Amino acid sequence: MSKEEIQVSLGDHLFYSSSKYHTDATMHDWFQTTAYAVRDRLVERWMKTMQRYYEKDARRAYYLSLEFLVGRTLSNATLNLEINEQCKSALYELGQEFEAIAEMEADAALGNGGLGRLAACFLDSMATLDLPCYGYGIRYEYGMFRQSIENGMQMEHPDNWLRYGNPWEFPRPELLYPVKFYGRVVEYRHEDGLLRHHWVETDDVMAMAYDTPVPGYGGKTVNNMRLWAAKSSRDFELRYFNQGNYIQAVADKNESENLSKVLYPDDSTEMGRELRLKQQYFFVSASLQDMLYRYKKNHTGWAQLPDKVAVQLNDTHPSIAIPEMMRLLVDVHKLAWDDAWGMTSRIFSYTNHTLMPEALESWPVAMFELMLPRHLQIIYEINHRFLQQVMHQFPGDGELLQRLSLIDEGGVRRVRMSHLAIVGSHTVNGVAALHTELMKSTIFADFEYVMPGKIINMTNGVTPRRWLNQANPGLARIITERIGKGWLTDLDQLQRLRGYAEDEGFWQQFHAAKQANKERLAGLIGRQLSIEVDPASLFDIQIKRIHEYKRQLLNVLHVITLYNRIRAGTHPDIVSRTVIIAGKAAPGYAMAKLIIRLINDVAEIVNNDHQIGGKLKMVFIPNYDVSNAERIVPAADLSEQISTAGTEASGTGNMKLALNGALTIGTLDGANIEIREEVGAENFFLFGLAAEEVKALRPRYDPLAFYHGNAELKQALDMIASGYFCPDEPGRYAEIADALLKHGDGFMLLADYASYVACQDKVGELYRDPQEWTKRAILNVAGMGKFSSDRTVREYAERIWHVAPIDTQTEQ
Ligand code: DL6
Repeated sequence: MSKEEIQVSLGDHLFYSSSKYHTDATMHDWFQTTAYAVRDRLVERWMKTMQRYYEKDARRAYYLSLEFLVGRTLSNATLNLEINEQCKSALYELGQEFEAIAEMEADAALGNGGLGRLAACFLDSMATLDLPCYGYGIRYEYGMFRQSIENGMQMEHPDNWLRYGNPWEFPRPELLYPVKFYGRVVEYRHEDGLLRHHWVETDDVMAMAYDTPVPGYGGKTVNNMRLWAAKSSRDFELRYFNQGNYIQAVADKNESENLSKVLYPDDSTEMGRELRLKQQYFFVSASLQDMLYRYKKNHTGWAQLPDKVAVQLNDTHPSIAIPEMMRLLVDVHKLAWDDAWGMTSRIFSYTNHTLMPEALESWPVAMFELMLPRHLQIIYEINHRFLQQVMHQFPGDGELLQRLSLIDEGGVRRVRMSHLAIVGSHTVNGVAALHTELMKSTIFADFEYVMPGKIINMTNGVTPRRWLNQANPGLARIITERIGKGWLTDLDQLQRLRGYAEDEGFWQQFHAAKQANKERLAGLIGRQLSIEVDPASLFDIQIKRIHEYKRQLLNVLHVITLYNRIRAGTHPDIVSRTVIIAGKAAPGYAMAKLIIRLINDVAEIVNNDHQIGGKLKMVFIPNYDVSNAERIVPAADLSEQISTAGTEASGTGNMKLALNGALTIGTLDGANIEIREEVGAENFFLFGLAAEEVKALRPRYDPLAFYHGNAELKQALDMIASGYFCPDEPGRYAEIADALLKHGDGFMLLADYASYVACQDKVGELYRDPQEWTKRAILNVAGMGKFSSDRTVREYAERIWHVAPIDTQTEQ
């Protein structure tokens, strides 16, 4: 694809798609035009890919996810198609700058954080590996809220990402499936002699497909992400129209379309809301109907279904798919229960992303009974058969049965979605080695006991295309100059950088690339927040959702400690630091919001204290999203991965930061452990209690002993408690101090404080030696091969989905 061809395409689209002349085109018109020109390059390969899957009757894997945190697409697509340079010069000659145009694109923020971004990385890897895989989800009209900070506090604003339209999506108004809700179940004797069920008198919503092409690197395979939007059903409207009640018809239409209106902005507590369950069932039902329709197009009978279809459940959010598949096979397609169950349990697999009990989904039986009455019957039947089987295998253990049951009978009866997902899946996986081991020994220990071997590990990964090639072109270029561009699709090749860790020339280049990224971020901080930060200082970065278990407060305690040391003059040679924190708090999570406010209050005092002389700065960057991550990650010197051991399932920010040459300060938690193994213990700043030590200490954890035993800690906590950082309202943070001290902190922050501060001192010392620091940063990058999502997806494909790559473009 030459520059000239792109220019022709740009001209055509500006005129025919945007109906603008060069002279009156806005930046947004240029974005739209460029996106259309690039999209054209995708469409042919996309259609060919889909056609080839059909011709080959490929076994397909379907990734069902309530979240896809895609971010922007333009730069990613041009880089994956390898037409980035041509696009840049084509636009340049037309008087436009590619980077500025790319900034016009809204982030597709259809996810909360780690889980949704993982799904987006997987889509990139599936296409790059030529795997016949599809993403299925919801086309939320409003994605993750936009965060602003006012008077130090988080404010949430709606994310109207579709306001200017979305050039990457193809609406498919012809592709509609009805999704039923409510109603009642009627039993009848079918002609096959069996008792069967009709689900009748339902309220129906239509699911309409929107397709987005997902190009793999090299652009050979272009897969499909299909997102569903809710549309009111015609019947529903007509009922009112016939009664002459036009206004009510329109109001009801709006109500059913509300279903796909907004993403739930919480990733750490179970959201027992009716609309949430509706969203889950809505996208699951449409996706399964679509899969069965696709299967039926070139198969007669159902026998081959489990040979052709694999479905991955991204967390329990889509686990209603298991009873829905049973309903479709048994009630609609009239299979016998045993045949349908045999197929269903060969089709599904489930990924768990959290050990936190409050995040494990369960739904009140009463809500199910009303909204999905047939599914509740099916769940009861699955449960009955499952418990019978366990009873035979492990007779006489009533408590085991209670613990394993799909129904939680303690208090208000609830359906345990994780149990449903495990029982209906052939494989269950955790997302890092420690997480998987803890799943087996804690929350799912009973399942490990009755179904040993079902739970396996698939350590997460991130796509190197977006997180190195696109986000950090400076570093990507110098890597490619040394080892070629094979690393883009085979990240293990980064190992070859080990040979350059001592190479003065490479060292200089690596250091310069990092500095350039830091200067860029410093510029941004200056322009957006009017805070001057020194690009020569240590950029110490913690970017992730704000949550007590992630322990942003530990970071704040360290900042206050440094502040006190500088003011007291006890540590004259302290290294200059810029501590950067970014992340959103769930709107209903009061403590997380208070932590954001504390960060901003501390920053205000520290940044404006002349005694500090610029040695320490603290910055909260608002609205952490994929695009902000792409700016922040390449500029990090230090990556903060400081969760209480045993609480962070994996983390993927830890991978992105290390891949971009940050050294990690971290606990033995989630994938930190594996990162440390890969990059070498000597290139990783380890502190804190290990998971077993946390467990052992928990019953006798005495925060006051730590508080009284450490003068610096006491001083920092006293300052928080006494209102030092908020003289206008001294009691503002009493609750934080209380949580850490009086009530016993579940995340045992004070137990790790001393070790964290001591480790940070070592960080500071090493940073004073730029050559040694850079050498270790290079060794971090060199060790990151394992954490490519290509490796992760290949493992899923081989061990769970059993799907093979398809040659999608060679003429046959
Ligand atoms: O697996 C992706 C990601 C992990 O890296 C994080 O450690 C984990 O917290 C996150 N989990 C979620 C919410 N889980 N639920 N439910 O985002 O998954």
